Amino acid sequence: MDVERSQAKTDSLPVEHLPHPKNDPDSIEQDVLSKVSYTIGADPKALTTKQTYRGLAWTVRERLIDSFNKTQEYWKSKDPKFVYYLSAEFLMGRSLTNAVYNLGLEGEYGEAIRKLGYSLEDLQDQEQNASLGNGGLGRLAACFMDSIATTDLPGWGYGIRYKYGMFKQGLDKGFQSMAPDIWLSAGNPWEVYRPELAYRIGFYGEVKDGKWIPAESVNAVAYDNPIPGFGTNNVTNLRLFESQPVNEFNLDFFNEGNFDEATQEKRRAEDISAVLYPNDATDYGRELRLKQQVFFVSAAIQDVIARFKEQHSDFNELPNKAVFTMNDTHPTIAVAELMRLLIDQEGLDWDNAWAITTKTLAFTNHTVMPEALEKWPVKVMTKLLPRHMEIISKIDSIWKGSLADRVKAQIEAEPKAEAKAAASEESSLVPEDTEAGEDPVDAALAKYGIICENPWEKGVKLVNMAFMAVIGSKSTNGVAAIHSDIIKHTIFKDFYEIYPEKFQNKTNGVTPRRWLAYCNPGLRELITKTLGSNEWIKHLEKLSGLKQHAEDKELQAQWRAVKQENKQRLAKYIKANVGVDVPTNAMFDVQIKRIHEYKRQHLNMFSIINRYLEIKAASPEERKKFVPRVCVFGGKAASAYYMAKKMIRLVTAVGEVVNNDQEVGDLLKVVFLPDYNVSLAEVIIPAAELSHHISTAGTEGSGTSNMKFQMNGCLILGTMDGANVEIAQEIGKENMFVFGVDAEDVPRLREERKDFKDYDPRWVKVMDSLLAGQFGDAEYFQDLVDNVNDMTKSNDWFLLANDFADYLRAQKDVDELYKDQDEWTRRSILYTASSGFFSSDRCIDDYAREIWEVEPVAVPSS
Ligand code: T68
Repeated sequence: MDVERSQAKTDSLPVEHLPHPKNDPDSIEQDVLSKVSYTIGADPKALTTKQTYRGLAWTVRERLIDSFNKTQEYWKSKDPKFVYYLSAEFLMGRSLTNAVYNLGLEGEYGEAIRKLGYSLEDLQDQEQNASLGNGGLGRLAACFMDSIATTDLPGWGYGIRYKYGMFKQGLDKGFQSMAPDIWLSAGNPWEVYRPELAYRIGFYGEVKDGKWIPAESVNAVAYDNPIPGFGTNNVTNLRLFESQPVNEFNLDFFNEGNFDEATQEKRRAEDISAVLYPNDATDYGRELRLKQQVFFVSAAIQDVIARFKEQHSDFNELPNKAVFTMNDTHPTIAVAELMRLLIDQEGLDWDNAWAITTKTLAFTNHTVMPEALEKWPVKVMTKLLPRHMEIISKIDSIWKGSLADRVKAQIEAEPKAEAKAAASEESSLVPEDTEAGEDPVDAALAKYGIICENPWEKGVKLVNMAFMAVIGSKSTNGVAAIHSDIIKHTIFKDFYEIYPEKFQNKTNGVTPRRWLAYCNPGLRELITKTLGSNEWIKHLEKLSGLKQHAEDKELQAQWRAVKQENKQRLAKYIKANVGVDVPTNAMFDVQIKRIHEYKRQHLNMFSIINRYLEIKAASPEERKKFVPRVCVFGGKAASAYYMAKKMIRLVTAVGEVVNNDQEVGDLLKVVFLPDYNVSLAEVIIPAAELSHHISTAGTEGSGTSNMKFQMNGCLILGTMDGANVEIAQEIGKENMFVFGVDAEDVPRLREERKDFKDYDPRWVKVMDSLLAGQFGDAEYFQDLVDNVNDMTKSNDWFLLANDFADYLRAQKDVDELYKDQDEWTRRSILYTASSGFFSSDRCIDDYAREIWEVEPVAVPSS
């Protein structure tokens, strides 16, 4: 193509004076009608709700892009250091309400929409959720984007534009059913397609004379998602990549009649950005996951380097202009990819490239659960990414060399110490489980090498991605104080001893815009009225001003009225979606999160069964003393997670019995709401009065829904785990319902193997009721029961039996307190008032100052 001629001649055009969208209600209304006609192609005189939503969304998009362009241009002129948030997941939910409010146009839009005969609420329900994530980790990334924009940080997110997000969950006779999430079917007004921005990503092939020649390549093509900040002109960017074939269609194959082969390359390429977490039960699925990771990480780094090179020529400047933060292990191939690009493409030597890499990357760990600490077989890595594997091997051998030297030096410093004895030393680099007679150096290398042996498959070597991330980055942080402490002494022990300065804590936070101001308008207005200003939305610590009003009876009454309204909204939703009538004078008791044994939804269920059995055994007079409860569950079970699916069925099976038991009536209802997602959480959380965060101590990284519930004045029943510990500090432990063992006792209790005869009699009754078929198919629940009882099989790894009695004690405390509504409401106000620390604005500010070293650059008002 003739580049000269293809370039538009804009020099003489008044580009500076392009008409910006006008924001008065009349102009917005006109604009909606124009979009409906010319973008949607609909008849403005006969509009459906969906068409109105789409037209409206396009008008918001235009306003977003207007500020987006100004922000990016301004940043370019200032050339500040940027943070790049690399994440395989961004669980954004819906955009409409968030965008309208963050742009500060709720009044104008509200009026324009009213003129069209709708409310914002009607229209927002038309939007599909962007569910490009599993749970907490993906939602955290979304909250961070909101706070990065709000606090004016130059920062972009990078990820994958999955064609199908997290599966849609349904219930089929009480069992989880799954369907694809076709979220893009009605188009997506919240993104800007950039076909001109495509990066080549290679796979397979061989390395010849130090150069990698991939055998397969795809294009990573960009889609920008503008992210508006609140109370600022800044609109930042979430750039998601789609995988497209280099050659769309093979005409030769087609003409020979090989129709499948004609499009084979296209299909293989499109597989990469097709689904979030392809099932990794097959080799192809496993390889696809690794492909996804290198796909978006490579595209992101190439994109950043391309922009860097527009303004700089010395790569030693890169760490002053960019920091990539790796959200868990999924993007950690970045260590090898940045090295590869610096060495192979930019011609730097190893030491120089390593110095730059380790100053430019940062790593966040979200969990100690082994299944999330990814390890890729060396065989798979060598086949798919031969050049990366060479680089990883070299990083590994340098690391192992220095670890061996240090272990030897430590042993020499204590000549008498044998491996075992050395292991008992606090500061020993020798693993505690070193066998007597085993060489301590070998033991340390086997445990902390990046390349290590698969303990379950002799001779199979694995790459430990988390270890590579710690070594290859400038900092490693956990997501709550207790979690950051645990990782230093467990999974990353030797790394911590060698690089103590790399380890930090950054307690999570959530955005108060989506999770309080927008999802709970009643409470927003009440808080603003009580505090005399809405500054708290951007400075959440100002909520502490509510503390002095916590005992004000007038405020308490209004506070309860808001909760009641939210409960009614949820009750309506429950009736419409699962057909159960729930009493709104009952306590709304909620557990919503991914379904997992460590999160112990089954512990909650066992306590519900116990409550049911107690109600049944009580006389009509005694029954009056029970506090009525509506127990609400929501969450998805991973498609291959057998036990989690059983846990869902446990909820629905108990619900079927309890909800239809006349004797129980309104004293207890149990509902499982299918397809838990961001917008459902926005309905449930404001209505909740009690929420469960009951993971076995030491297993939950942080938890973030606990913070959302706290903000909305919902009391917490929880263990001393994750961020619960810090929430308890903020509100006062005596104001939270705390139970269960402490993290430090967990290993000992797992060893001790409690004897069945020591179990609480109420536990035994609950197990018996399940095995007697009181809640349907006894056989079906047999292994769920075995799993928490049978010592020979699982040892009740998550200590449900152990914590059960104390849990019931805490539940009793809950009931007692609920009878005193004034005291309950006082605490509820106190929870909200003490939630300032858990704003993601605070969290992002901590990251910016202590890890990223990025400073705010606010776009001035023009
Ligand atoms: C969560 N992790 C932690 N992982 O469990 C939670 N996806 O405690 C924490 O609050 C949150 O991260 C934010 O820090 C996840 O959500 C995943 O979803 C995951 C794990 C493995 C693979 C894919």
